[in-house]
Amino acid sequence: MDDGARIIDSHTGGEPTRVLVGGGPDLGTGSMAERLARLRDEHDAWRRALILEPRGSEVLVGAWLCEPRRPGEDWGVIFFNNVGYLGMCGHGTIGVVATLRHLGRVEPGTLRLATPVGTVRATLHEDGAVTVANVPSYRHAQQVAVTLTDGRTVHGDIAWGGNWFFLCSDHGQALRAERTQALTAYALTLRAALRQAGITGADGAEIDHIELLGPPADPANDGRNFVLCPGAAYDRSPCGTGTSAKLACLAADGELAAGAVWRQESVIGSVFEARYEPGDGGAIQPFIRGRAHVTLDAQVVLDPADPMCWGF
Ligand code: PYC
Repeated sequence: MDDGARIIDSHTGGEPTRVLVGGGPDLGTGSMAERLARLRDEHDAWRRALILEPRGSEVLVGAWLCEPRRPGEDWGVIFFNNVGYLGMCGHGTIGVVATLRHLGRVEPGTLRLATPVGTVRATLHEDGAVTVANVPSYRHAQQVAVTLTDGRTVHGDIAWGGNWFFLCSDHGQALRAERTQALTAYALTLRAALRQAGITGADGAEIDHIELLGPPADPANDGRNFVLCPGAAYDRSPCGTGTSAKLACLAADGELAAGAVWRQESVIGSVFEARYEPGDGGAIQPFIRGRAHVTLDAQVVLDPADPMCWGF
């Protein structure tokens, strides 16, 4: 049976987003946090069916498009991946807007998207680029030391950009596309060391994203990153929430003025253009500009005779 579920895939700087634009179980009319809880607790099989093999892969980020709840909101969206749910997703938001454009449901202009961690604004430009005004972002802790299993100690800032990040510069790794396996292994070790040491974000929140920072390959850009996502996949894009976390650290260190552009390069060389405005309570308001391209428009088939229908 196809169950009426339709997915549209896109990529943002190489990082894929799979948007469920119709079908799937009813998540109710509660807050985005309540809808996420319902998806997680009662319908998690849908996350697995849409993202895991054989229909998907660990690289995909899913986006569940919901009807808006409050006046002034255009859509709700819940992001998820191969291991669970994301607070926000910058590349995914750009993918959602490109998907809505593909469907003819948006015109150039600004949309308000409700997420479980707050409402974001996304502006679709005439040329198809999208600027995301992300959730307020901030640095939680500066240059925290963590000792790895080989005895080396590295340091990193802990920052919120819609997800929790550990941003590390003294890793000694070359951030090159042909080294993604080695970088993934290194970042997994670093994340395990944080867990082992009980190092968290605010209120004990797990730091599930590791961002390794380095110089850009292209001198037109300002920095390069490698971002380990909550499973073991790395972000092919410069990571919208990770770039927001980076902006928060640059602002806290006085290294980037409000309004100045920061060009963040990913490990594969794709770029987001970023800037911030001062926010409330020491937070910043990040703006991330990028572009997504639609790659697939398909109907989901859930075959009851298929033993792997719900993913593995
Ligand atoms: O762009 O924010 C992002 C993101 C998070 C995880 C993968 N991409």
